[in-house]
Amino acid sequence: MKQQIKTAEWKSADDSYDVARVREDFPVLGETVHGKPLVYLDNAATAQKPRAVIQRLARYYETENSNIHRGVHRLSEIATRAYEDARSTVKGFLNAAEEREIVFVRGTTEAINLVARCYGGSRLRPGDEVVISAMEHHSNIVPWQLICQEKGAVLRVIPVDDDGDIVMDEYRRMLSDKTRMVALPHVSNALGTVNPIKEMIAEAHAAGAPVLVDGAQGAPHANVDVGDLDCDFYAFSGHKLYGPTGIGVLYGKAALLEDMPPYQGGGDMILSVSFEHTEYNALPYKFEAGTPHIAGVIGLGAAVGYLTNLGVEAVAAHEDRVVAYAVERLRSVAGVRLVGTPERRASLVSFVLGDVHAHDVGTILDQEGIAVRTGHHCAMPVMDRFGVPATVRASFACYNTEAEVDVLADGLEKVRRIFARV
Ligand code: 7TS
Repeated sequence: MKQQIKTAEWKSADDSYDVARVREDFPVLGETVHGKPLVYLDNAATAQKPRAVIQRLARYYETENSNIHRGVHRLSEIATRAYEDARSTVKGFLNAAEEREIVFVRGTTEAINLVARCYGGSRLRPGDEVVISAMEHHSNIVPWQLICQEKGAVLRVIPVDDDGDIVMDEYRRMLSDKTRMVALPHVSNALGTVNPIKEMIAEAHAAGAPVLVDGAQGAPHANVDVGDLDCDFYAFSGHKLYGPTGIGVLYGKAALLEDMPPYQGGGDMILSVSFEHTEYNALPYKFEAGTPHIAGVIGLGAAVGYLTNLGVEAVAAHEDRVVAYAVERLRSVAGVRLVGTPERRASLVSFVLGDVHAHDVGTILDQEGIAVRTGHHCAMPVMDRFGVPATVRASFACYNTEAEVDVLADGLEKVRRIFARV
């Protein structure tokens, strides 16, 4: 029996959501591609940016640009305040206990590398185990592989069933007093599975292991409450959440971050330096060496503000409706086989069309103005698990509509006509 997934944080039947108005906030949605209106369904790769974010970036560069935390002059004060305000916004967004638990990094990938290197690197001993799942993005595999190889630790992989759900009994069996870390995706970028992370975190804690949640596909689509989840680390990228590229967040419990050595050395992460000894700065600055992506952080703050104003739950409910419609509509296209039919799905659907290569499908859809992702989605092991080299993935955001799903379905019919064999 599969576990009942608690999805309360994903649910909200808000029919007042005005997607037409939301679309007006995103200038790029007015573009045409090959003479057709852009249908942007590659949001899991990166989301489009609302005017509020674009204008905030422009305002920063036009009127506030300065380095932070070091100048006594006016612009530096303004930039520092804007940077730290964004930290406070993110703290509220994640419901973290303290601002020092919010570390700005380049993105999810860097956040996971930081934890693997600084937490794993200082704690792992030969024979210790790190548990991940079979549905990971490469960003939540390779950093652990690297540190396990270095420390003689063992990487254990929880299997995924034919629907694309984690096999919970196997997970429970895998946890032991050797488990030093569990690292899991909130939402799979290749299958759309929403994992029962709250329950999985509680089980890991019962076994004495901390949990890192890869929230790259979670934070843009769910109400994330790190206090309620009780996760030890939560990582996400700004660019998938309507913010700039090159900026992301690592949330970590203060006690764990305090105990970890720094990730990189340089300016801003120190209190004092001599050739004999360096004293590190307090959290979160200990992990923010060098001039950070100031504009990125401020832009991310604006993106989080934008999403919060729309209402994370209202957006999630809207996306749930669109993705449910997509599943139903795609099933009606002859030759479509969904890859991943999880108990709880968020924001995306992966599929193959007969024996037409995913890249061919993507190329023909592009001619119709439709942007989808094709390939292995940086999740090669999960492609192997489902016996496919690649899938076509349509992924949705706050501005996508059922009408766009219809355009996608019509595009797929065109692919079928061109490749008459499917
Ligand atoms: N984890 C998951 C679950 C992801 O989906 C991604 C990016 C990452 C980590 C890495 O995020 P980054 O911002 O550091 O690159 N996923 C995708 C994708 O599905 N298509 O392009 C990027």
